[in-house]
Amino acid sequence: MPRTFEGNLVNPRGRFAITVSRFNSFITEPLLAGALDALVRHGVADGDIDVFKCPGTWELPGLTRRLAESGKYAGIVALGCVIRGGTPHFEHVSAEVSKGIGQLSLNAGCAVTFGVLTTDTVEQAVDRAGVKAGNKGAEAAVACIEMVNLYAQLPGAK
Ligand code: INI
Repeated sequence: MPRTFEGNLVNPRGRFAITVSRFNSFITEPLLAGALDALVRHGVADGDIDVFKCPGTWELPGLTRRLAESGKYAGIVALGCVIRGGTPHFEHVSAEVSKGIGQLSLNAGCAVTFGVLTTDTVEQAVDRAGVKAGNKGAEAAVACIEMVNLYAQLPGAK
């Protein structure tokens, strides 16, 4: 029989960080609340969670990288919200944050998950921040727990 490795969602070991941008805070605050609720209800102690806020989603990769490099965290959940406007700004910010957090999830020594909304409209963002389409902050937190628990089972894990 092959052995299958899969992370569960129970009592992850280690500390968690949440990085969250203040821009569009009417969306990112509900994402943060969803992420905190998901971590705590899956057994992460309040005291094992640190929240770091930055001005906008552009700043998320730099902040998240420094926290990953600190070696203090088993998992980091990155939260932000970019809403399309009338200029190419949306493309620049959303491309950089996807690339930056994506590279970190490959290179960081911990689990890094992506709870950044990139939407065409305010309504789409509202729907994904706890209204009609779930809460992407909570989803990113649950994915982070699973990856922390999976990484802990991998060959060579400490
Ligand atoms: N930051 C966001 O998080 N979301 C946006 O929709 C957004 N738009 O559209 O401008 C945004 N801009 C600010 C950006 O993230 C930086 O904070 C700013 O450019 C300073 O570096």
